[in-house]
Amino acid sequence: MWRGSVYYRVVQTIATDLVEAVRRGEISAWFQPQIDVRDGRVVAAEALCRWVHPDRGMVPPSEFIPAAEESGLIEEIGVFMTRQSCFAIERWRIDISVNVSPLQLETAAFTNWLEHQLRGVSTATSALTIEVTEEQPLRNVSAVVRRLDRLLALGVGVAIDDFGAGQSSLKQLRRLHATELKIDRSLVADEDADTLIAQAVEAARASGVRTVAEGIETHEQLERITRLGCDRAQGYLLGRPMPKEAMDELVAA
Ligand code: G
Ligand code: MN
Repeated sequence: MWRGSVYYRVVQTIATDLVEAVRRGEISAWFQPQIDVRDGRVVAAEALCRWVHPDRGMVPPSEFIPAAEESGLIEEIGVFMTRQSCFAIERWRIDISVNVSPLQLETAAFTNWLEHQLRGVSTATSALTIEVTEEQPLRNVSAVVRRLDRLLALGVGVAIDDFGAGQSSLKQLRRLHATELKIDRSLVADEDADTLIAQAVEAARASGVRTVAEGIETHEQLERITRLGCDRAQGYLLGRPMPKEAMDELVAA
């Protein structure tokens, strides 16, 4: 990137703020519940990174995650979010999914760290799932697959995020040995996508892969994805992303 560009300066400013934010504890993990469509019970949650800035309020992840990726802080955030996810599993005894940047899979550092963390803690490694999105094609797929395989061997799940949007595909599902497919909210909102969703669910099911429909905002959508065979649902209808205290209440209810 050209260092004189306005974009570069903006990224640098956010990155500098972000270092402080991490230090001051302004970064936190929020959780969005997922239900089992068969009985409506909260069986899982997605951990989502939130930055509440003292002056600017909530800074959207779309603004700070790219800056974190460019500045290298994504490693620290990834570790923080994964730790919070492990605490959450212990706290609520539900499955937790955490978003991992493809950049964190391009080198061995993150997977080595996680593997080390999970060795010996026999408790519920199978409750943790790593969500992978492919905004840009992965550069070294075979290395990424090898790293994910080591986590899979420990019982950790791998989810393909945002299926139906961008690069995510059923090919990628097989390639990354995924255990979960997340159907993007753009497909959920598209009334003409029934066939595509049904095909994806069938392909997933054939390889023992769980399906989660995202962005469920209405009862009609919930009913439809249930009819199409999805296993779990996530979206504003079931609950917005919330701080852990709110999640405590939801899980206790
Ligand atoms: O790509 P990924 O699934 O990780 O994105 C999750 C994001 O989607 C979160 O930032 C969350 O706030 C947002 N989100 C979650 N549920 C809904 C929903 O029902 N509708 C819309 N529009 N956004 C949602
Ligand atoms: Mn996600």
